Amino acid sequence: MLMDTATIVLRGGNGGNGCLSFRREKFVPRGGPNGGDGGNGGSNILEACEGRCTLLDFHYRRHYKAESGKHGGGSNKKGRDGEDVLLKVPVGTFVREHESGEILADLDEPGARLVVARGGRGGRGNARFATSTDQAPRRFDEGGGGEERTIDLELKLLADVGIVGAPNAGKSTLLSKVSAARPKIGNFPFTTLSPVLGLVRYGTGGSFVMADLPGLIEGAHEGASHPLGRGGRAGGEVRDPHPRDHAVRSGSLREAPARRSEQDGPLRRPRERCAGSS
Ligand SMILES: Nc1nc2c(ncn2[C@@H]2O[C@H](COP(=O)(O)OP(=O)(O)OP(=O)(O)O)[C@@H](O)[C@H]2O)c(=O)[nH]1
Ligand SMILES: [Mg+2]
Repeated sequence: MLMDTATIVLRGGNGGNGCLSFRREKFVPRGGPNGGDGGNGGSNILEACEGRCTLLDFHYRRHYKAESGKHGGGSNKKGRDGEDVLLKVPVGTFVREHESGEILADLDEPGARLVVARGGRGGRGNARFATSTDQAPRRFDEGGGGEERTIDLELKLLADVGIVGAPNAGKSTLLSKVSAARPKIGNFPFTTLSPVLGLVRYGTGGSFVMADLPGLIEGAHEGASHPLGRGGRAGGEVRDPHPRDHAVRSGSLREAPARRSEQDGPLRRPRERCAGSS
């Protein structure tokens, strides 16, 4: 499955209402207004985090809502602010407004943050409206509504390792052998038309993401195209290479040996060093 984009809906928490209250105490006549303010609603914050490498989580859960602020109370008690929602995204995630396509941020550094859907402001309690001419105001504010935004996340860096090679060279077969991914395999060129990701596990608990990329054609980097619609953007998936990246060259069609048939038995598992990412 390709995990490079995700669309999510974020809602900020509502602000809490201000309180309408008067101090009522024995021996304190006309105690005055003491309604506290409502708490602010929580916001949604995206944070780039090195520990993440896919947008998989956002395919399973698309709606997020931050906590609303609590209402203000008597005795000038302010309502508690709502908790923010912190969404950890992989470093290199591009954030766009869904409707307009406007770019909101490029979270390309670990720890980079973006506040997307802000929470509503807490309303003011009646104590705030007291003036010399109106010492017993009955006015208070209601909390503001939280923002709602639909955003697109795009992950520029798909994988730690990209399998780059000529069409029909066996790239998808390699990915299917070293990971649980099941890319389409066929004995003809351009079986794979868009990247497929797989999680490769090694050693005790180690893992990295490997991408099976569409076959390259001669001149693809200059915009050459293929009748099947590939080309032009061929190789466009490989960008912003990280120093740790590997490119496993699968050979060319001319050099490739006779195709293996299903009766030939399973392919040998690639050696460990082929899968290493250090
Ligand atoms: N002889 C031989 N055949 C192989 C090997 N690996 C894959 N094949 C066969 O080569 C054919 C193409 O394999 P794919 O994995 O679909 O190749 P690909 O590079 O992903 O091809 P495209 O996605 O079309 O670019 C299939 O029929 C595979 O069974 C290999 O190591 N040896
Ligand atoms: Mg393929």
